[in-house]
Amino acid sequence: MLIRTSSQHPVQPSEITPRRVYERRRDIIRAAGAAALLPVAGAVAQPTPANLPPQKLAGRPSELSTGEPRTSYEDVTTYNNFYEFGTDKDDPARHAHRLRTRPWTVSVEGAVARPGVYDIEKLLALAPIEERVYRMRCVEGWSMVIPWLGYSFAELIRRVEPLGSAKYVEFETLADADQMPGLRSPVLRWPYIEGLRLDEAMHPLTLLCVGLYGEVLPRQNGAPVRIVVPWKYGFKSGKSLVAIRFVEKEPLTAWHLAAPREYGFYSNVNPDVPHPRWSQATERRIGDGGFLARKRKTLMFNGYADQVASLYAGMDLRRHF
Ligand SMILES: Nc1nc2c(c(=O)[nH]1)N[C@H]1C(S)=C(S)[C@@H](COP(=O)(O)O)O[C@H]1N2
Ligand SMILES: [Mo]
Repeated sequence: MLIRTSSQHPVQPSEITPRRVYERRRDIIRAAGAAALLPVAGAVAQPTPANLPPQKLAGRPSELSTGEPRTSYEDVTTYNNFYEFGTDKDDPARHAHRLRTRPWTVSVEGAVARPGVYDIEKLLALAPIEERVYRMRCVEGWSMVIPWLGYSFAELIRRVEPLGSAKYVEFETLADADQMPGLRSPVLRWPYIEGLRLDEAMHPLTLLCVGLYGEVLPRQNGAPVRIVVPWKYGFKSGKSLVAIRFVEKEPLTAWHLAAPREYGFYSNVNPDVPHPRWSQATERRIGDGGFLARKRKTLMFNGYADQVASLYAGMDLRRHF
């Protein structure tokens, strides 16, 4: 599971975009930033190619960032979990070039006053982009420090006005067998579904993420838009979002369906509650020097306890794992 193979992934011919098209696209993004921020009905065909070169994306520094050393760009973009592209760590970097990230829409549905289909350009312009350097902890026992770009998911929630019946948010991510070779495997039930309680989703740390390391989100990291929840195991942070649903009942998540005794709904990082098959007390920080490096102690709520522990006051976290 943790064996690291070196991956070479030269730029695909399909990723090389004529400068003319690329520049026109930048103009479109600028125009979208100035336009009224209303949802559009249906997918809008953009005069853009399916695949774009890496595009710069700036984010203002955030007080919610950790000052810990960042995991290298190389590790962040080549050691990934994105089972839609395969289950090996280097599969996403090798296969995600097949993902078409434009046009792209995210459908906001369910118990909200303002449901709608949001074009990705509108989502990008919805709120100022911040750089959030977060510790991330995978349930497999490794961790990274990643400079994400995005804004608090609460910015979107406020604009769509959840109704009183909205208690949870369900995230659905893309499942398209033409683009995602991993869907041939029944390792999970597709589409990948994740969820948060509404107050967790509203927490300022919960990020609607559109980039990392000063550029738009690489495909293997969940382009063009994903969620990032730093106090929970990595699998809560669904990639390549296509729908956000405000619902009354706790969503049935993909990992819970696959192994109900191993993956609960909450999935808060908790060194005191072992996974049924392994301890969660320590972690290996990717980049720390391979398997010989000393492991680090995993922190409650991945080190975000000061900010999030109150969300779980009075709950038995062994039962609500
Ligand atoms: N759609 C989708 N989202 C996903 C996954 C996945 O397989 N499919 N894997 C999850 C897991 S287990 C982890 S650890 C993180 C990894 O994110 P990263 O590769 O950007 O570090 O993505 C999460 N989001
Ligand atoms: Mo993970």
